Amino acid sequence: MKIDQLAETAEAMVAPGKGIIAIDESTGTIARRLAAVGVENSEENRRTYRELLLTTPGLNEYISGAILYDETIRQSTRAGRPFVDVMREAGILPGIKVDTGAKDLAGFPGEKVTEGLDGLRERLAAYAGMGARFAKWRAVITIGETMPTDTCIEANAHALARYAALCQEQGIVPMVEPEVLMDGDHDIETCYGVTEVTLRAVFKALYEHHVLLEGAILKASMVLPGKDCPEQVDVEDVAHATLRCLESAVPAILPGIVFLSGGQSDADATRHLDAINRIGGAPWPLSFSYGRGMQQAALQLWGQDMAGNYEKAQQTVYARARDNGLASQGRYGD
Ligand code: 5MM
Repeated sequence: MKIDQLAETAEAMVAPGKGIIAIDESTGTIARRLAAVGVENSEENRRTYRELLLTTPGLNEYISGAILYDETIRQSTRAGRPFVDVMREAGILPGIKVDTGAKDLAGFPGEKVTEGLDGLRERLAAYAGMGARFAKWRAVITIGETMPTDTCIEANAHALARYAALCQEQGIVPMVEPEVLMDGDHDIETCYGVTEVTLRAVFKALYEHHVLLEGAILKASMVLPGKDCPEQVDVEDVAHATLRCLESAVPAILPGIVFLSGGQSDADATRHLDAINRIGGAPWPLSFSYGRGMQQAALQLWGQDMAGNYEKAQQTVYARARDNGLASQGRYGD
């Protein structure tokens, strides 16, 4: 029974024209985001902001699921309705971030390994009881002079595979996120090579840990030049490099791939997704699971006037969902 249920959830996550909104910032990350727009990082402000996002009118036209943080999955609207119920009613699948963060990898200065496996089986069972249908774990791969090392890639791939297997045991779809960071001055070819090696290691580990790919989703970074690379490239170059890299390293049986925005501008995140889908012929739906790429414009507005701009901010969330939903079908700007 489980594989059918997992496959059904995974397919719903990448339903045609729909993607995911990532609102799973841990308390430290949301603190930085709120500080940037001058909002106090109180529990009530975090709750209000997440309510604004999750109750955006029409969100379900383009959003299939939302990734929540531990605090958020337990919260309710101001009127007292649990967020999970509000989501279920709108047909938006509740997801949950289950890693406990990327920590320094001992012995490998500058590299990270994501933690959170201890007690994960019990936490997943509890989240399943709260209504979570999918879970996310983010590994971070940094590009530098002598990085990433094989050790860092292997350690992260191993953790991703163990997390994914535990998720499936509990009937939860794992959203496996190995993020190759945009930080640095590396060129697009370097990003291509690192992304390819990382994805191959991740899928090898998933296979070795008996993870059923039919019931899993990949959350991938696009193949891009580093932020400080003097040689930036065209949208089409990113699209072709990204698609080719994924085709070379990701099994066709996977139900879908969603991209993270990773610090790209909103416009770039949408244009790149659109261009990837315009190439066509990929064996999986290619959609989005954007955090900043879905939220930053709305957060900016809300921060300027929390009460006065509430609806305007929601309209911005809707517009970003629509643009990215169209881009997931290669129809943005038509
Ligand atoms: C929304 O941010 C997520 C949680 O970040 P922290 O663990 O640092 O609190 C993050 O995992 C996010 O889901 C992905 O990186 C995608 O977000 P972006 O902003 O890159 O699209």
